[in-house]
Amino acid sequence: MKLRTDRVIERLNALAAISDTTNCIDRAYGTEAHTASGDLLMTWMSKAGLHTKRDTIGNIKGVLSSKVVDAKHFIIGSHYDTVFDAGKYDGPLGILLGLEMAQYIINNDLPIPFHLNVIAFADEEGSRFNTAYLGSSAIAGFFEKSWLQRKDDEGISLQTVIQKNSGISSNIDSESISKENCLGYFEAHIEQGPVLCNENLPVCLVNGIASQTRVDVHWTGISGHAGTYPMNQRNDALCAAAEFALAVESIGKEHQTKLVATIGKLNVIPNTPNVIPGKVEHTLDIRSLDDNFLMEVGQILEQRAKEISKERKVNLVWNIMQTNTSVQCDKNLKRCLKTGIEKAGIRQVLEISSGAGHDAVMISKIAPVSMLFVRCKDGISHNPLEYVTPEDIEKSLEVCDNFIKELIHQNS
Ligand code: HGY
Ligand code: MN
Ligand code: MN
Repeated sequence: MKLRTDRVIERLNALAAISDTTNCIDRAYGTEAHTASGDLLMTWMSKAGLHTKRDTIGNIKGVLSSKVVDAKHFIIGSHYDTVFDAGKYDGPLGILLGLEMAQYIINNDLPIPFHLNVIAFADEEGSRFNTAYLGSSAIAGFFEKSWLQRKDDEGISLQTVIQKNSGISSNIDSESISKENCLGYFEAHIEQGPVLCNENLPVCLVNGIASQTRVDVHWTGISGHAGTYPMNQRNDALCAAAEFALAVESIGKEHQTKLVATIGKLNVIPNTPNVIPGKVEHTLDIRSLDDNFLMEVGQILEQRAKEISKERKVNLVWNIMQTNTSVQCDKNLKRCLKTGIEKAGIRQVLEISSGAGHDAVMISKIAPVSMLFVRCKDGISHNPLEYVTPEDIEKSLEVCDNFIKELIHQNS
């Protein structure tokens, strides 16, 4: 177990060293570093003995086939893209634990009643095109053609990025896995929150994943001379966005037991010290485990934005980029995972919900899903201080091995 844990840690470090930005981890979808990290994952998957390929959108798939020819597929995976200035565990940990599970089956020559697919999803964060789950959407057959025209901050379209990486976007749909052919999904992922630290547990079950809406909000006022234009005649786009940001914060605080609301990215145009901002473009990310409530919050905030637009005579564009409803994890797979946790001698099997989105959201459209949360220091994530102890990695590995044995037993 120690050797395998060391291998996971070594590989986490090797992936963390591949970045588009020096001194921090930065692997947005379709960039050079993103491609290079995908190459490394392909090498490890084929070395493990998996039939490996990169699909059109850039998912890296390693398949261990069952002797039962018409067996269904069981997917284990997570993502290899990162946010900017990321930690090294968010995504890669789940892929590498999945690879270790496949290796465990091969090394022990365990007959499997399903085709095991270890998948490194190409884009979960949606950092470049503000559309999460590009990779797992393609696997689930829910990739939307309109996404191909989405542009990044440099005005490069998703279509161009796919073509540059020699993918022909029209092939995307043909590479999905159908619902009838999919037995289930498992993802190990850092908790990215403080519960496991507070409860002093290495891992826990995930019972569900919050619903999430992402909006692109554009404010267009009139840029002008900062020195000459009277304050009461300005159509200042930044002040409109700022008033809206405070409205977002206050609704989040008002309902903080069941809502989170964030403006994570904001561009000021022309972003010049002595020019009144003519344009501001920012994102809005709202989440709740209560789908109807989230819908309501989206409407309230859009209404508030329209009022601000009118009061300040600043034009508003409200562009919903993506909405994903909440997801419940599968009872039977949770039972398998609970057995895996108990057999690893963990004193309590806790079950919590996930405020963070995961590829399981997309794969839940074609299969029952399950997730294992792994403790990360102080619950910190999306931050280079993200950290998982070798002991917790080793314990997670033990749980994963128990889980896959239980799953094989259940389906044989
Ligand atoms: O934003 C999220 O919840 C995830 O990190 N993509
Ligand atoms: Mn993640
Ligand atoms: Mn993340």
